[in-house]
Amino acid sequence: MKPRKIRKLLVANRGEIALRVMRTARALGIATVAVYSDADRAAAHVGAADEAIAIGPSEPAQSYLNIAAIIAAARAAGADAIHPGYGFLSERPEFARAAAENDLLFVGPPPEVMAALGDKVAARRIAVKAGAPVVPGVETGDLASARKFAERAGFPILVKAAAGGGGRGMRVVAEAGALETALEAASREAQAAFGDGRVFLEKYLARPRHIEIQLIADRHGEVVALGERDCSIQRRHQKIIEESPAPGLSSATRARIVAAALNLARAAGYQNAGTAEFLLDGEEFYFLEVNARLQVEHPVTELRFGRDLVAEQLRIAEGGRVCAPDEPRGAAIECRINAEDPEYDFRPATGRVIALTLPSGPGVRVDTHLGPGAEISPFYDSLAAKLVTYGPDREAARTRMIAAFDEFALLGPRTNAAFLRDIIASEGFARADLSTRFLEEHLPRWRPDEHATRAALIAAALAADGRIGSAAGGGFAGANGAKANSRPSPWTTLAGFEAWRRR
Ligand code: MV4
Repeated sequence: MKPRKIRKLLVANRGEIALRVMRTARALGIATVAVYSDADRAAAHVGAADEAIAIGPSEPAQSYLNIAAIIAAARAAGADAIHPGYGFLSERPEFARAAAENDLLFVGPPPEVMAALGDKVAARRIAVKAGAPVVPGVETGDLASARKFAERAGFPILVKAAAGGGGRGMRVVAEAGALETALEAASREAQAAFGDGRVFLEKYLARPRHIEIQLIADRHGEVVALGERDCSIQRRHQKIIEESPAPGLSSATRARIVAAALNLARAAGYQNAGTAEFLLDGEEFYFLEVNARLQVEHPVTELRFGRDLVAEQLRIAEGGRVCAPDEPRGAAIECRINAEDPEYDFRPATGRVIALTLPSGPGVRVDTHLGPGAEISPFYDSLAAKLVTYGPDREAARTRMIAAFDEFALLGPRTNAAFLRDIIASEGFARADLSTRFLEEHLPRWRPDEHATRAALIAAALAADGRIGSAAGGGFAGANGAKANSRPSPWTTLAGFEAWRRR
């Protein structure tokens, strides 16, 4: 694809990332085109764009995953480029290929690079060739090789899906007798989830940290790294808190990880924004995978480096050159506020947002697509808002985050805000005792406290009353409702509600 100026950009996504991309495009004087499904007819990203095109029914397969419909919309609008956001089609080589075949710039890596990195086994091979350390493992999943590997490496070992991600198709095997069943189960799950049942094996690291390097590469072979992020605090393989810098990471180890990421990106011919993920075990690190897209947690990097990664993605797509980073400053933390009900094992919560109070002030950034009256639908992921705080050091960012949660309030679908606040305020987080086992070690039996539950009942009652919108599974989702010594916000007392209603 010959580079050219982007005058009109179609954003093939929805929710907060669609708004995020449109904000930067508008600031660059680029016209924007939104695409939307039936469920998103009144969504914020539709109103924020210069043009909006319906692409199909609410089910993702018929709308945001519908390559033909999105390409047709881009052509009809006369767009020069497509930004895929994250999730949906952002890592589908056939989508990047369809864009190129229709003379549209794809804001991401070339399709062949995306394909090579999308297969975990192929990516491991690229990493090994580039000299990046990988966890001791074996690329096949047949029982004989597995037995031989386990004898050599010792238990526990981990079975992983080659086409996998997000922990699906992963099985930890603690002893030889469980090997055959684990291999079959992992392959079956991988086949069902990804249409590809291939698995591979690795030595299992019992308590690693998840460290990732932000990369940005242009179309002239230049690659730069914009520091690292620690994303170890995950719930069922979904990141919920990310931060930069990675606390306690020595400069020497940081330099080694960055060098491995840069070599990997160059060896793969990477272009545009991408992230190389690693496991960190003490001072040893091991390549995990490359995410060939802009990630949800990119704001913590933007705040420390003072850069707009979406703007850089667009300039790279136009043929622009990357520039070396200045020294990063300060510390940033992101919390993913999801519409999930903590009373019911964090199942997705849906319904209308009755009221929303968002924090702001020095060092506080909120990326969200929600506002009063917005509908959280069951068709898409549960991300409601990203709460990001920045400060001169980690403790400043952490205390700002706690204060921000005390300002945050969402009346309507329940969220995990109180859970996130308690993580950030926990002693384990304060002393950065981070690993992928954080939640089981520090908040093993977390439950929402009575404030949050009472407010949820009041919200549900008000919603049921019908005068303020429906909030199925309605609830109070601010964090201050969960504080033991909270100054009750207007949302946690009936008097507060009544006063609010009479306003
Ligand atoms: C691992 C691991 C321990 N040992 N590999 C890979 C996919 C990612 N979502 C989870 N992955 C892991 N791979 C070996 N050899 C532990 C995990 C893991 C994990 C990694 C990073 C962050 C959170 C995690 C939660 C559970 C497991």
